[in-house]
Amino acid sequence: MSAPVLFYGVPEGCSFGSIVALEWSGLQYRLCRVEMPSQVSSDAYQRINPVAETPTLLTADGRLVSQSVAIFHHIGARSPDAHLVPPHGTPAWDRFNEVLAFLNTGFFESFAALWFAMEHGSSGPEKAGLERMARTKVRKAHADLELLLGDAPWLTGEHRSAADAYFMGIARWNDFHKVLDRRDYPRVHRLHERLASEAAVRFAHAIEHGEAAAGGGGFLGHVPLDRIPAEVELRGR
Ligand SMILES: N[C@@H](CCC(=O)N[C@@H](CS)C(=O)NCC(=O)O)C(=O)O
Repeated sequence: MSAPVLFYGVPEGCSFGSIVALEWSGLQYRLCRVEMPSQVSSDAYQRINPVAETPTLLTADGRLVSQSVAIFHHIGARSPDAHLVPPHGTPAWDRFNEVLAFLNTGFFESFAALWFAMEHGSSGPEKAGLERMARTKVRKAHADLELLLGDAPWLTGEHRSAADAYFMGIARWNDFHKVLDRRDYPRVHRLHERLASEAAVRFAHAIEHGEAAAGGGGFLGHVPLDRIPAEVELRGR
């Protein structure tokens, strides 16, 4: 067994939430930086994740787990004292899955056309059409989330969970694409501000921007993609 490795995407990957969750977990872990769209679609990375997406987690026992939701459940199960995932079968667990599903579908997807327009160099009427669609969707997703959020401090109640980590990784896309004023969605805004002051969120931001970052003690450093052993693929699939 060795420390897990999280493959995270830059710029602005949704893997941000997995970095925050690892920090909150207290587990030891390493990171592998993957540039998007260039490195993520390389042969070197596609043996890690054939669909050319981040995040993927190389687990402590040498398996590959992709999809943010699966990664959060994996990290949560290995760090029960951090309460990142509520206990299986409880009302809080239902709420966690409900919120996480919304974030992973409606909230995430609302930004998709904006990323597409940027990555594929859209211009003219095509770009305008994509942006109009995305802006409508991003506003609707924020309005939906505002309704979903109660008055509790965190997404699933009184305790922060992996869902909050994931929320932050996607919510900050609005700062990049400048679609709306988050203050028009007071509960969403409050949650965003609470998370912005978390040390783990500042750490993930520094990591993405290549700045020096100490973290809470679990981070053991970066592993370059070309140093991931070849047998990883065979054990993972
Ligand atoms: N359903 C996947 C989505 C993963 C995904 O779409 N990742 C994006 C970054 S947020 C990616 O790697 N895109 C590749 C690219 O932009 O080239 C999950 O939840 O993990």
